[in-house]
Amino acid sequence: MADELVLYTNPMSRGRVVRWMLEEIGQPYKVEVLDYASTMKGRPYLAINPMGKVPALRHGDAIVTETAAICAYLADAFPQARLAPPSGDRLRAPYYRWLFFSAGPYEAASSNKVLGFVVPPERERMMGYGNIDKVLSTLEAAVSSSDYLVGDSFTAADLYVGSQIGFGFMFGTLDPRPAFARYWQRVSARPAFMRAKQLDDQKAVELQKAAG
Ligand SMILES: N[C@@H](CCC(=O)N[C@@H](CS)C(=O)NCC(=O)O)C(=O)O
Repeated sequence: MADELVLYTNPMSRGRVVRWMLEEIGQPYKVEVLDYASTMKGRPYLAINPMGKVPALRHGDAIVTETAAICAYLADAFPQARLAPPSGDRLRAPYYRWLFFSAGPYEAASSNKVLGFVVPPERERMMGYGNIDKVLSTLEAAVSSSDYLVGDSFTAADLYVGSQIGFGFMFGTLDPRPAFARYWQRVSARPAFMRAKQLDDQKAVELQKAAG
């Protein structure tokens, strides 16, 4: 179907972020659940995402991968959901800024921290994120300055940045600063988040049962 939305995911993955986005958008969508060891590495899915990773989204004949890109794509494809400032609006500045900051510097810095990698101070200039302390202080200031990252309403930037913070709390990998907790509490109170969480939690239980 020309406009069909299909989410390729696993309930225990970053696909949860896209599920939340789809619930915010409110359009019908299909879900294809992939198994980490088998279908995610099979030829049909590799034709969709050669990285063999989830999530991916198909919209008609368009494919988009990378969680932040999928969120940005959906916000633009369905402007009636008001999850992005209009194209050309000055609010696109903070919108892009925090989406890219979170997908790039924040994700790299936090993954490296989990792996115990510390950037030698003399190499910070060539590392896109500098060091983890700078990244966290920058993010802390951003989520403290007002209720939302972009103007005075919730956007896909909050959904994505909030999800990164939420994952950090879930896995115990994020410094639990009060500003992060307050922000996460605020954005995760959205009904679409609750619906998405319930759907993925339920799917995860079903998969566990099926695996015995
Ligand atoms: N940069 C990608 C990362 C996607 C990713 O790493 N997904 C994990 C699950 S959260 C995955 O599919 N891992 C399977 C594998 O690498 O084998 C994004 O933001 O969407």
